Amino acid sequence: MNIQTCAEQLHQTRLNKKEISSLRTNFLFDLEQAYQIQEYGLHLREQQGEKSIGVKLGFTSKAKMLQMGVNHLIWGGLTDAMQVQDGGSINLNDFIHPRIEPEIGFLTKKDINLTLNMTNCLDYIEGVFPALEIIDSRYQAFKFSLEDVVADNTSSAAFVMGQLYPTDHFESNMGVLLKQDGHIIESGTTAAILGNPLQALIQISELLQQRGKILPAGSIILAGAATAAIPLHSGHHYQAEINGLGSVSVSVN
Ligand code: 0L1
Ligand code: MG
Repeated sequence: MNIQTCAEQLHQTRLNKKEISSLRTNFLFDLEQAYQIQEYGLHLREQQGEKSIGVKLGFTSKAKMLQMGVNHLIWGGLTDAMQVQDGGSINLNDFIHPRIEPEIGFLTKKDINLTLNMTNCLDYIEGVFPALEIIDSRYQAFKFSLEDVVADNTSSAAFVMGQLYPTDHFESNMGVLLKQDGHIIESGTTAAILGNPLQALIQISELLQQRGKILPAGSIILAGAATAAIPLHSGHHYQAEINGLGSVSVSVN
């Protein structure tokens, strides 16, 4: 196996919805190669007409790191085909074993082509919004190494973007609830995201710089989850609420 065949296998797995075991038993790729597999996988999606619209960060909270047994920030790509309307619905059969997590997101207003810092990062941001991310590892039972999950576009499957608010609505520590059919199933705060979600902006800008990439103006950045992810079940309604930013929801058929 090589970079391209790994990407093709993950691509087919996503389309066929049949989970696989680690690809690293056949090709022991490292983290740099994992990002190359991810990039090739996104290229395959673009060849099928999807458009790149942003990035997502993963493993940005202690809860997520503990849940998945890692200690490393990762990122993946978002395409237009992954976006679900706020209040819309998804079909469980379109996924393998999806989980949902409440996130905070940012929309950029300028190209990000440098490493940001606490003083300037909000100058690059048009607005902030509550979000839901649906993750769906292509690996059996969500069992993977750091390299595996990066190759698998950091388990990204779908996301819902809530209403966009000006950046003066942003605070580093806002309460976050995840509800199923109106009942709270997880709670946390945005401070769980690297201590302050602005750190996510700074870190993604640094990681993009390291890979010589520019994030264009108008991109979505999902900064990470404030709680552990919860398995999705059909016939239920899921909602994330962020204090001061309102709510965002999706139903599962
Ligand atoms: O968005 C995330 O934090 C998920 C990163 C990938 C690991 C997972 O599948 O939970
Ligand atoms: Mg996430």
